[in-house]
Amino acid sequence: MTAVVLEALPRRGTPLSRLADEDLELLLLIRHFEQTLLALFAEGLLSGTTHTCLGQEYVPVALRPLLRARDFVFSNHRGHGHYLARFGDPHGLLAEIMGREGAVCNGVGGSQHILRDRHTSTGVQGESLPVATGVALRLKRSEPGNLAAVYVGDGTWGEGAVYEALNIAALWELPLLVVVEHNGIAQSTLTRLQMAGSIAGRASAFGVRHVRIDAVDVNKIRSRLAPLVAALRERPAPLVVEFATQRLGPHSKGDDTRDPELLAAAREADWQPRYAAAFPEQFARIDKRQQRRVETVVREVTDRPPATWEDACRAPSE
Ligand SMILES: Cc1ncc(C[n+]2csc(CCOP(=O)(O)OP(=O)(O)O)c2C)c(N)n1
Ligand SMILES: [Mg+2]
Repeated sequence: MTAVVLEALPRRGTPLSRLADEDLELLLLIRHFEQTLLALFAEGLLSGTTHTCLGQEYVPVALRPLLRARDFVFSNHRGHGHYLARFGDPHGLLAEIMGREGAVCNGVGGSQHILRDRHTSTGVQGESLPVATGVALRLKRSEPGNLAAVYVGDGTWGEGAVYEALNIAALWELPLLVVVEHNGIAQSTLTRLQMAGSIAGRASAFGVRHVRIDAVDVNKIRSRLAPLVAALRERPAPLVVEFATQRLGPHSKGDDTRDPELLAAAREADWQPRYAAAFPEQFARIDKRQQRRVETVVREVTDRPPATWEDACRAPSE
C-alpha cells in the first residue's frame, strides 16, 4: 500500500535550489493566504466552501513565467494558487470569497468560480477540458502561439469528457496544455482504489505526449518544461504534464479521513520545511513579510462593505 501511495508523492531527498525572491514571495503568499482561509472558516467568518492547494503551491508558481497573458487558463475547485500565481491579487480573491467590495466577480463566484480576463475556474470536475479544447481550436486558427492550459486533478480522469477532449485535441493538433495535479486522492477516495492503469497510459492511448514531474524545485521544473511549452506554441499538439504532488490539507475544510501515516508522508514531501532548512535567512525574511501581508489583506477586506451585484462578472477582454 505504501509503495502505491508514495507513487503519487514528489521525490524527496534531492537538494532544492535557491529560488528568486519573487518566486518564494509567491509560494509563501499562497501558503499564508490559504492557511488563513482555513482559520477564518474555523472562526465562522467565511461561508460556502473552499479547497486549498497547500503543498501544491509550487505547481502554478513554476508555470507562472511559462504562461502568457494572452493564454487562456482553466482552473478548478482548488484554484486559489492558480489565480494568485497569475494575478498576484490577494485582495480581489479574498474579497470574492468574503463577498466584499473589490471582489473579482462581485462576490458572485466565490472560491471556485472565478472569471478574470483569460482566466476562469469551475467547481465542476472535467467541465473545463472540452471547453479548453474548443478555445485551443480558436487560438490555433486566429492567434497562433497562444495556448489553452487546464488544471485538473487525478480524480478528474474519471470523467468521460476528459477523453473526448483529448481525442479531439490530438486529432486536430491543438495547443492544449493539460496540467495534472496528481495528489493521489479525490475527496476521500485514494486514487489507487479507483484508477486502473495510469495517466501516462491514458494519454498515450490518444497519442498525446505525457511528461511526469516528481520534483518540487521550481527552478528545475521550469527548465524542464520551458522547451516543451515553447514547442507546443510553435507546433501545436496537446501535452499532458503530470505533477506527482501532495495535498497537505483537508479536501475542503476539516474533511480529512486519511491515515496518519499518509498525512505524515505528505508532510515529509512538502517543499516548505525543506526549503526553510536549506535557505533559512531568505525563508524567514520572506515568510514573515508574506504572513504580515496576508494579515493586512484580511484586515482591509474584512472592513469593506459587501460586494454589490450591479456589475456582472467581468467578461474576458478580447
Ligand atoms: C462532476 C463533479 N462530480 C463530483 C464533484 C465533487 N467533487 C469536488 S472535488 C472532487 C474530487 C476531485 O479530485 P481530483 O480531481 O483528484 O482533485 P483534487 O481535489 O485532489 O485536487 C469531487 C468528487 C464535482 N465537483 N464535480
Ligand atoms: Mg486529487
